[in-house]
Amino acid sequence: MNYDEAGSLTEVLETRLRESITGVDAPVSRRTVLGGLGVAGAGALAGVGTADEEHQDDDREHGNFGAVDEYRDTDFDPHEFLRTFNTGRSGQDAVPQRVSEEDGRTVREFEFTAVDTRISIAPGVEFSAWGYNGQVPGPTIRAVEGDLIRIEFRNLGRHAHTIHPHLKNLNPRMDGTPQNGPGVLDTGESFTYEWIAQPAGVHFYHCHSLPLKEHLHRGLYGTIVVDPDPERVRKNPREYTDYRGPITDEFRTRLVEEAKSRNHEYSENDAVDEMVVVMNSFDTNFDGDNEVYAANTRAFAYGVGQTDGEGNWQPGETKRPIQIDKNERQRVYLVNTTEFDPVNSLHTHSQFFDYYDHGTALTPTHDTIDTVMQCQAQRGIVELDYSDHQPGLYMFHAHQSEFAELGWMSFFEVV
Ligand SMILES: [Cu+2]
Repeated sequence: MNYDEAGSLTEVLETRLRESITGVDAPVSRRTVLGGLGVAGAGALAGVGTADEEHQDDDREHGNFGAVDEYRDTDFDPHEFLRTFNTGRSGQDAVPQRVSEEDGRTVREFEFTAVDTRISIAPGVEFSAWGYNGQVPGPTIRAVEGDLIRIEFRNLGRHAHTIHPHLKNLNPRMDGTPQNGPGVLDTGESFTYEWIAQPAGVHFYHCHSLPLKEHLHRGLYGTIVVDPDPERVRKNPREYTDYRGPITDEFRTRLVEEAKSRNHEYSENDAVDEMVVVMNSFDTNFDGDNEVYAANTRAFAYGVGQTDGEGNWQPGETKRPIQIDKNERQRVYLVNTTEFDPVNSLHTHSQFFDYYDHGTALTPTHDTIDTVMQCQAQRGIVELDYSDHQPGLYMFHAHQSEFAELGWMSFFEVV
């Protein structure tokens, strides 16, 4: 696919999406707009998680769109977000944290708030979101297995929130549910959560206030990457593989090497280009049905915008593919935070990948697949190798074609 054709495709889909949301006065179900499954209109679904005054305010606010083709929210850049975490690579931004030692354990302290904010999910389309530190998805936390993650959390939003970790957490007070520990935190309240980073893998955090689906779809979620500790892998190899045969020295060494490549504190990790892709969605008219889908919040952010045909992006162009070096291995930490639809998926064109479900093992759950599905809250590691491929554009997207057409369509640009 050449740059012009990819650019046209992106533009057609983006225009159609934008018009489906902004081009009509009354909220209209996306399925009606796309002539899909009939008229399950907004009225029929009204009341699904929307029965309070604030939503009516929000619905009215949806009349205030930015100028067409403009993003009003300039703070969040899906391209920066992709690689903003402790990658161990010099020159790359990490999420601010204090690192210290306590009782022989590395402690990583983060400051999180929950705030009400407005985010741009497509050009001219804004969404009244609730975000950790004002961003959706929230900051990516990365730690090494056994570290202590300490989060000083303060709720600055109008609703009561928590942070619930998908980790092996031994203390119920730290579970971030309404029924445990401090319970929900009202506006202005704060609490310090402490979690041991375990097990190794790619995990998830989110608000657990009720109604849960509303607090999730508004944007209160993020990714936790827990790197395996190679020394622990050497001692306990069985915990890191489904393989049930004998653990030979050779196999043990292979697992340890794989653990080093996953651990940002080891130089073996430097040869891997790591990124976080959160599959998310937005119900812009609060009818319990998503209107916009995305990889990392902004529809078509990794599509193809205007170029000179040589992959040089015009100044200010916000739509551009994820550029990857064919000599590096790519590792995508893939998380599904989609609400309302039970399943989301990733499909790569012209390429097969290895998939590690939840990232908890060092041997793949699936070898050589080109499509993987994840249910809500499921996540995993996708490992790609484009070293055989000619340079150029390679598409990847949700294989629910509706999701792809409504924003979850992206490209890698192999160079
Ligand atoms: Cu919440």
